[in-house]
Amino acid sequence: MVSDSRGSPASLDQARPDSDELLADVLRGLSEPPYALSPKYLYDQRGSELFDRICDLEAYYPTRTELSILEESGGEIASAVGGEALVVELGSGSSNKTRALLDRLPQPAAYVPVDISREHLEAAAARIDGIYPELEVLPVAADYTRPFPLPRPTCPAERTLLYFPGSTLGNFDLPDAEDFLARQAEQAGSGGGMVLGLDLQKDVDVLLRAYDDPEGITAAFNRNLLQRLRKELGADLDIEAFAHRARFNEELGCVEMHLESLTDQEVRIGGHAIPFQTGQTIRTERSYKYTLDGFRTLAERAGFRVAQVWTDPAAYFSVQYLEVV
Ligand code: AVI
Repeated sequence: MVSDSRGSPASLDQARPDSDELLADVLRGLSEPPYALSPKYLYDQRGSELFDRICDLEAYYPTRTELSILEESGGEIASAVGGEALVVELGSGSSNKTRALLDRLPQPAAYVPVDISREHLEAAAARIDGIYPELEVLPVAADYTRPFPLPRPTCPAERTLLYFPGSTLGNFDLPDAEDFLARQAEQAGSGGGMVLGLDLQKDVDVLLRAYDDPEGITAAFNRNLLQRLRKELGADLDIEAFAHRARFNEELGCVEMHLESLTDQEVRIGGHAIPFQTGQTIRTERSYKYTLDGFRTLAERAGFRVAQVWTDPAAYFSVQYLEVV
């Protein structure tokens, strides 16, 4: 049963940044080099569709590896979590990893998908409702990086379980990741926890192939941001004059996506002229790759204890159960 999120004024349209906010952020990010924009702007309707296609690519190992861990170790993960949990999926997207958890959890109290994209959210909520007609589904359209109140399920929950698959935490810079986790530990509260999917460090060639796939889908995903600037902000820019680049930042231990200017040019946005020299880039995303020890330290600083970790045989990816301390 899909319900409105009772008692939750946040439920509806805290979601999409409006064009004033987008313009202000874009002008801030492009005010001086090195230019950088928030990765959240990659996900308009087209960007979300392209991201779904990335997840199916052979080169993009994270999705299938995480799913294989969830399939293989789902029973153990469910035992670690326990029954009657309010399952809150942060950034649920198309909820394609939800079943792997919900199929095994003993009597979840309700399922709360949280996503900034209302279109994705409604479709995903309806799909989950069709599969689990007995389960209360309480969709919340919100930017989960900001505080939002949790809806109250009809059946009281024993605990709050935050579900954050897909290594989305990897897209936060390290101080932001720690702050975010600390807020989530507070949100989950005493007895609560988080099932987290987290990508791990590995061979750089494997990483770069995943972020610059031979089919060019990741390139289209990255360059779609330029299309968005044209469409939503009336930016005067030539998309063909920028190329997708993936780089590994050794110092930070992350893959970075950039849009590289192929020529000396000026881009006009909101009455501002932004100069580019050939080779100059806009950084559009960082995707941090953790070590298990490095992450444990970060989680502990944020108020979580890493209770259990599952990985694939090659240790490309991890699923972790964190308990609120
Ligand atoms: C959503 N996020 C975890 C993806 C990642 O791997 O950092 C986004 C992505 N960017 C390029 N490919 C996928």
